[in-house]
Amino acid sequence: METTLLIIKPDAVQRGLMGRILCRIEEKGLKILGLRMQLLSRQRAEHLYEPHKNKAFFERLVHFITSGPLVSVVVGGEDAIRQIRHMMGATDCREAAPGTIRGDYGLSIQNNLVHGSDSWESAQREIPIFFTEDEVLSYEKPEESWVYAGE
Ligand code: 3AN
Repeated sequence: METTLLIIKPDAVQRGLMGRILCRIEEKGLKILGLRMQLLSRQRAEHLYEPHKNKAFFERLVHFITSGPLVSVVVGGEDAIRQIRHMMGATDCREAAPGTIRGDYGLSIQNNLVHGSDSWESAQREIPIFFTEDEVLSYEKPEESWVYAGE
């Protein structure tokens, strides 16, 4: 099973979308293994967005992600990293397909509601910014045998 980090960004929290986004993850059959609501410190925000350090929008991005409470979620499942990326949609909400989180709820490129790890390496780097090892849980759900056909 793969794990990935999903962040419900401050704009989604303020707009009352966190429940709906968590609901989509559960309905898909993916499993929530860790969950936390917090105001992110500037230091952690800079760490999260380190790969974008040299981009023109870096400062605005750090300001935005620290501007209000966010929810960080560790999501587990087969192919979880790619599945969450599909569910998020394109970075620019205006280009994101209907049916995706960004396509259904957003109209901005910066205020794009969610962040999801884009690779296994990113997930390994990002999860520890939000969770200690023992905060990422491991448990069985009876429905799993109905979600996966064992292929
Ligand atoms: P994604 O979140 O789809 O992986 P990235 O990694 O290219 O997209 O960008 C990280 C974040 O930076 C985006 N979620 C978005 O909030 C912000 N961002 C990306 N491009 C721009 C831009 N041109 N102007 C402002 N913010 C941007």
